[in-house]
Amino acid sequence: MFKSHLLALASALLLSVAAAHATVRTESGLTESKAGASETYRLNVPTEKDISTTEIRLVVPAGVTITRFQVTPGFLRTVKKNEAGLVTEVVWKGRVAPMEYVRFFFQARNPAAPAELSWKVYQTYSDGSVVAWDDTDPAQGPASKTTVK
Ligand SMILES: [Cu+2]
Repeated sequence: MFKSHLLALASALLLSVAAAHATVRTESGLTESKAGASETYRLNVPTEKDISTTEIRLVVPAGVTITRFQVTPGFLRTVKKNEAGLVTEVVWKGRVAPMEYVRFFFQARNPAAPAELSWKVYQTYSDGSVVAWDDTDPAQGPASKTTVK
């Protein structure tokens, strides 16, 4: 009975799970931006297990220059820089409990030429497990993309 309703519910649940990935979007939620522009990006990370997320690592795509971070209370941020002084990786440590998500905002300068940015994110849980959002398994752990036009 009501098999189609159940199917619809099941696919809606699957969709909501699939949508709950670690993602990078512009501040207004877009997946595209302008070459050479200054943009505010937001990294959104939901906890998808029954245990807390404890660490989030972002690998900054080549050609993107992070200039400033918004303060995120409760999180300790460290960065890795290259010889040119540009931020290549960011690590945030803190706690994102089950049913919670966190958003990190940062300002960055886009590459001067059109590009497809791939944002690799590694999410560590309190049991030490790491979920890789880096396209190693595009179905399970897609890396967020931004099209720079
Ligand atoms: Cu997800």
